[in-house]
Amino acid sequence: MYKFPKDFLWGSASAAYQIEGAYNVDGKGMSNWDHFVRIPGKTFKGTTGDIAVDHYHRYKEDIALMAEMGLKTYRFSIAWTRIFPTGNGEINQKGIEFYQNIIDECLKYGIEPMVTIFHWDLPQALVDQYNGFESEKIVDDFVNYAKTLFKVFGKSVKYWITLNEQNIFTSLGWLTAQHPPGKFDDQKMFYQVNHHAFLAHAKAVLAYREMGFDGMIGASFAYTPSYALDCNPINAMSKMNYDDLKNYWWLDVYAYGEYPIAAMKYLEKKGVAPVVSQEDKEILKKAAKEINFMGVNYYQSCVCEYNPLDGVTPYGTMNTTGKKGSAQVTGVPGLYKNPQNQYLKTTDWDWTIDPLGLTYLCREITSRYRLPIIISENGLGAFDKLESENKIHDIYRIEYIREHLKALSQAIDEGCEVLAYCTWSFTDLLSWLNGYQKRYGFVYVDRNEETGSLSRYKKDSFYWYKEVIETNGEKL
Ligand code: BGP
Repeated sequence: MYKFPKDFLWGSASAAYQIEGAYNVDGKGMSNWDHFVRIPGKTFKGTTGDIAVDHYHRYKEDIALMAEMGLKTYRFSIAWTRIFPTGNGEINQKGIEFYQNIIDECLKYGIEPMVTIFHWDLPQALVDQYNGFESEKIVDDFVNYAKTLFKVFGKSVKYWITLNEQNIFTSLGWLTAQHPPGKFDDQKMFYQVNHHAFLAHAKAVLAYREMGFDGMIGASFAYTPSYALDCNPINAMSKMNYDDLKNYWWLDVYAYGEYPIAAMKYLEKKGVAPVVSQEDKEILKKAAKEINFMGVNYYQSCVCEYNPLDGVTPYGTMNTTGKKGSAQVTGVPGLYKNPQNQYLKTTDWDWTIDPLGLTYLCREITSRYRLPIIISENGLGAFDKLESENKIHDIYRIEYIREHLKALSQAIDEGCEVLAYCTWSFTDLLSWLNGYQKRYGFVYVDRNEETGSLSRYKKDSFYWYKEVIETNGEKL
């Protein structure tokens, strides 16, 4: 009944800081996250990724579980600080070895490695030297790092994601102060930082081609598609404003190499537009022609309603506690606000559950950009319970993923080219702002503080996804 392409990449995703642990082992340098989590009050109950789920030492066990499940692709990120402990300079061979082992282990089982070059853990040395992405100097260091990865792993890795969720790490870093560098409402810098990140992405893409590789390369964007509250034209306009500022600002640059016109005008009037040179424009345009897919991380959709000039501000409180109903409405005065969608249920962290939103965004990408799509993340964060005999009955997760896969198959049926679907995540891992209580995995990790066992247990969803893969999605 449900159809997926013959060579569809059924996958799962992770990120170095959230899974590896071993934060100071084998020559690894300190990252901005290693630093940030040590500032009191920054993370949920002071949780760190120092140990995380110790994937660094247990990767063989984890990848064997992936193979048992039949995973076709494993998306993971490389910790820049393992390769270049201080961001540039001499290569740390131990870091290369670790990722070579992961790649080899995947290939041994026929699992396609999909590598994210940057999933938020920036060498702290580059922050100390020039404030990381705030300086254009980041571009050369990022490209040097990316080229090193292409050179060493380029023959065995065919799928590359330059940046993970540029829109999120910059928003939480410079607007809401929840991620490093923990700055609040620095809009001018926010847009400049993004421009540097776009250039880093673009130059890495161009370098990949110049080095003669013909693999697949693109960026992953946290896409929150939007619906107008109703047919009141002022609400329809608020949706357009939202999309320009919150979605197309990134998607258009990746796909066309151009910023959305109305949003740029708006930012110029506010005096916070980025400085973009003619040369930059050419680089962005050239790189846009070279990307092979749009990577999408999809968790929720939103509603747009007109927001008066004296209306709600952008920085409401995010629910990081798992107590339903603690998130606040956010918006940009004069443009839009995002009230709750009364038709949709939410997770314990107030994220709307909207499978059809996945069909919607695939259709939108297909018609606006005509690009193949990789769903690089999608999943449900929940409080899981370890029952007797080490069972975890996560029917809610099965239900969530099943509905999203049905929606994805609808998008495919309607003509969208979807190459891969990666759940977030394979094993449980660290949630940046929610510690270890918010679980996403198919594999439960027992972080029992007393036993410290970190044992792995398969959840019900593990067996279910295994069957989905076996039947290529026919049996959802
Ligand atoms: C995405 C990130 C992931 C992961 C996921 C779940 O934004 O790319 O790294 O954390 O969201 O988010 P959370 O842990 O906040 O629930």
